[in-house]
Amino acid sequence: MAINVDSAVSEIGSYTGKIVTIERFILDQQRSYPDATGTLTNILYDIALAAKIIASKTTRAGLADILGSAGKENVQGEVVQKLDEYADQIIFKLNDHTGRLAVMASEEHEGIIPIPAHFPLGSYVLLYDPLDGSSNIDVNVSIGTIFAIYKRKTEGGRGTLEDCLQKGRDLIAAGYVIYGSSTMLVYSTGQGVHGFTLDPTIGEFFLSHPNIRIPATPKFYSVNQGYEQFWSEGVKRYTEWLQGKDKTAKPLSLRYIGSLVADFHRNLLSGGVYYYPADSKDPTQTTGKLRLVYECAPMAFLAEQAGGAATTGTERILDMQPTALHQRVPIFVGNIPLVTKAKEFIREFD
Ligand code: P6P
Repeated sequence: MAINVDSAVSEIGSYTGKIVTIERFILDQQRSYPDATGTLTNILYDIALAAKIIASKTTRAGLADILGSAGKENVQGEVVQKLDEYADQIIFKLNDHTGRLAVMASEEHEGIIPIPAHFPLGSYVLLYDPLDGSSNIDVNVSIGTIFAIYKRKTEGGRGTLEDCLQKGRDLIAAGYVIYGSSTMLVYSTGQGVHGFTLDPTIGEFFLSHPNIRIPATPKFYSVNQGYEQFWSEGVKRYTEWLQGKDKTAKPLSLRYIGSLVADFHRNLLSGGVYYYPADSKDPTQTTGKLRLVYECAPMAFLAEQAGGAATTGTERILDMQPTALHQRVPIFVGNIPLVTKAKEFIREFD
């Protein structure tokens, strides 16, 4: 279905200065798809509800008994924080019975999450990282939920792993919630990127950032420089270029908080590049730390929708065919010129 972007953008532009709830905005966007059934709209509503519920806990994590680790380890070998489990369960419980999904998968679970046998099936697939950056919970650093929505590929029956391992370019929608100084939900259905800020006094998300575009002049580069010794020559030289060492470009400031959603959101609004490159610090894990399905593909979708780009250093993230749910890939995501430069340095020096 061809979308008249001009009319969609002009319609979005007409929102400026008005009080627009996320429900109204999503419904208005649905009108761009005459044959839409409202199912995707309702999935997005449920994600917004999950965000409100999780936000109510993250803003009080320091007070409730939910603080601290649950003592278990997830498939990544990371200590599971109680808030992780809570967020994971909230998203699952809000979506398992609706008849809108064929299958789910969560970064906190090793395999796919089937829709319970006594619930109806739908035609969408929901993949989510319930609380990314959760190691930051106890030190009050912003954390986030990341989600990705596809149409099922298989015909009928319960959704399968194949439905969850789709290329990012086939995403129907993707987004994140950032639990920070304010709670924001940022998403795209392929008609640009739009941000909504939660008013906790009334529990409503309001359109605060219509049609987000990455600023043409970048400000930041975001990487864990502590691992520099483990990077390839190309990544080391790329980082020096970002620092302006070769005098051909203005130096960028380093901003890295160790929470993907917080780092990505800042660069989305200010301009810059986030990268988690392949490194040799762990010989058993040499393709970087971030997961293709739960982190890199949704963030790449948003970046491209906001006028940016995302690569592994050699391949467009959205073109990658996932081979496993927890597959990790390197990622460079942000302003197109900065992402392009990363590919050039890696091509020349690696
Ligand atoms: P490091 C959090 O665990 C995460 O997946 C991302 O949110 C974050 O950007 C990255 O890992 C931080 O990893 O190795 O720099 O601590």
